[in-house]
Amino acid sequence: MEKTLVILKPSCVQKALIGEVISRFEKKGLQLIGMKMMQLDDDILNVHYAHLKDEPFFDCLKQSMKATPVVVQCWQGYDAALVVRKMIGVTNGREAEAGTVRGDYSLSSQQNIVHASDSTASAEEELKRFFKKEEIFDYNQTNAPFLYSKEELL
Ligand code: IDP
Ligand code: MG
Repeated sequence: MEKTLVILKPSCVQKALIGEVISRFEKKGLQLIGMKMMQLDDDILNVHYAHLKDEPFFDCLKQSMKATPVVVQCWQGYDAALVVRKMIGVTNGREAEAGTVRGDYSLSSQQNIVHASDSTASAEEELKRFFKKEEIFDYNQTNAPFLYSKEELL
């Protein structure tokens, strides 16, 4: 099973959508194996958004991510990174499909409710950035035989 990182951004916290977004991932069948509230700072954001450091909106993005604490989560499931990215929709909330988190709850290319790792490789790297090893839990998902086929569970 694959793990992926989700961050519920200040736009999610302030719109009181924490429960709603968690509920979507739970209902899909993904397993929550780590979760905590964190105040982000420049040190972690400079690394996390290094790919955007030359963008004109970089400082504004960092400000938006520091505006309130965020909720960081580790979700586990078959192809978890791909599944979560599909569920959140494209970056700009105005362009994201209805039915996705951003499509339903965001009107912005920046205040877009959630961050999610964009691949298996980036999920591994990002989870190490936000979680200590002991903050990720390993427990049996008892309904797994009803979420996946026998082959998928091998
Ligand atoms: P992603 O969150 O869909 O993976 P990235 O391109 O990795 O998108 O950008 C990271 C974050 O930077 C976005 O979620 C959004 O908050 C912000 N961002 C991306 N593009 C823009 C933009 O054109 N204007 C303002 N903020 C942006
Ligand atoms: Mg990204």
